[in-house]
Amino acid sequence: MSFFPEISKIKYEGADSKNPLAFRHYNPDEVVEGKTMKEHLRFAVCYWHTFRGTGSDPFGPGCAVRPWEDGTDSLEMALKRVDVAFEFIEKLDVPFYCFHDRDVSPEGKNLAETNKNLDAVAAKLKAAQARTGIKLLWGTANLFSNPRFVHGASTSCNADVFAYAGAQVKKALEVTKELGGENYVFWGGREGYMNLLNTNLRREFDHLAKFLHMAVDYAKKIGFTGQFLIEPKPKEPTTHQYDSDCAACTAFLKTYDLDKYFKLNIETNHATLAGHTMYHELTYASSYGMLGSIDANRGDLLLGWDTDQFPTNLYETAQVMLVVLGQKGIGSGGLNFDAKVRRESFEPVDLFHAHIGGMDAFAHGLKIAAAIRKDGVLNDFVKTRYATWDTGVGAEIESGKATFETLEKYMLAKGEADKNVSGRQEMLENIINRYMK
Ligand code: XLS
Ligand code: NI
Ligand code: NI
Repeated sequence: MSFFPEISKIKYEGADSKNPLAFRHYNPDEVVEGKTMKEHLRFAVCYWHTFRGTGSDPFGPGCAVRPWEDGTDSLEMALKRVDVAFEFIEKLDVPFYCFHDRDVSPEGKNLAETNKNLDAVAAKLKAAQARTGIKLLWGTANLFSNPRFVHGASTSCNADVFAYAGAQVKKALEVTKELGGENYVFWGGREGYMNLLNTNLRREFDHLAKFLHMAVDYAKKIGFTGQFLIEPKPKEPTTHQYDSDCAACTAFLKTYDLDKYFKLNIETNHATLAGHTMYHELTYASSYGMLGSIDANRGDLLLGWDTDQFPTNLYETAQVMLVVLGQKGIGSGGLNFDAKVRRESFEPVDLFHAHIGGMDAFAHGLKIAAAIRKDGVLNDFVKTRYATWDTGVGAEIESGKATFETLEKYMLAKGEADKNVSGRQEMLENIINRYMK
C-alpha cells in the first residue's frame, strides 16, 4: 500500500530542470572535495514536524490533510505511521531520520505501558531500517509536552519529575542504541525559568548537570557509543532557557566537567533567536571542537519566534557548509530538517516540496562553499590579515614568551605601533556575491 501514490522517487535532473519534484542540485553521488554529496550532507527527516505536525496554531486547529491518519494517538496508528515515514524518506532518498520517543509511540496509562508501546514501535522501526537502509541519526526524549513537565524536567522543583525524566531518558537511550542511533540529543525543552522570584537558578543548573552525568554513566554501562549532543536555544518555551547559545552551553559543560562527553547540535532558528547568526554559532562551536550536528531550518526575522521554516537562503547554507568543510566534515552528525511546512501548505505533496527545497539549498550551498575554498579567497585574506602574529612580537606573544615587561621594552624602543590595514569588508562581500550562482 502506498501513502504517496502520485509521487515516485525524487531524482536529480540538473540545474535547468523545471520539474518541481526533482533535485536541481542534490546529486547524491556527485563528488565535492573528495566525498559524495550524500556523505557530506547526511540529511535527516525529522519525525515530529513531518509526521506529527498538524498545522495547528494558537488561533486554530490543525488543517493538514494527511489521509493516512485516523485521528487517534493509538499504538495501531503509530505502527502505521512507520510505513508512511519510511515511504516518504525513501522516495526523497534521505539517508537518516530523527525522533523523540513520544513522536513515534503514544504515552500509556503508566510508565510501564508507555515503555511497552515504544518497544513495539521500535521493533517496527528496526525492521524498516533493515529493509530500506535508512539509519537513525539521533534519538531524543520529549521531556516537555506532558503536563508533568510544567516546571521543567531535570530542572523541575519537583524531584519526582526529575526521576520520571531519568527513567524516560534511560529508555530512550536503550531504544536509540537498539536502532543504531549515531547520536543522542538533549534539547532543553522546559529547562529554564519564567521568573526568578520563584526559582533557585543555581540549584536547577546543578540538577541539569547531574542528569547529564547520569546519562553519560548509563550510556557507558549499556555500551551506547553515539555522540551526546546539546541543542542550544535561548527562549521559548521558557523566557530564559538554560542552554541559551553555544557559548553558554560550552561554559556550562566545562563548569560541570561534561565537555568531553558532549558536542552541540546547532539550529539556525535558535541561533537567530539568540541574536546571533548561524555562521557565528557554528564558527564558535567549531573553533572549540564542539560542532557535532545541525538542525537545518530558518526563522523569519520579521517574527520573533521559532518558526522552524525550511532553509532556502543560499548565503546561509553556503556559510554553514564553509564551516563544515572547514572542520573536515560533520562527523557522526548531519543536517536534520527540524522544519515544518507552513499551515497554509496543507497537502502531503508540500512535504516533498519543502524537503526538496531544503536539500537543494544545502547541496547548492555546498558547491558554492567548495568553490570559495578552492579559490582560497577568504582563507588567504584572513591569513594575511593576521600576518603580524606569525613572526616577531606576535609570535612571541602566541608562544607564551612575552610578558608585559618585554612588551613595554619593545614598544618603548619602537615608539608607536605599525599602521593598521583596512578590513575590506565590502570588497569581501562583493567577492562572495560572485560565487552566488
Ligand atoms: C525545538 C527544538 C526541538 C529539538 C528536538 O525548538 O528544535 O525540535 O530539535 O527536541
Ligand atoms: Ni526550533
Ligand atoms: Ni531543533
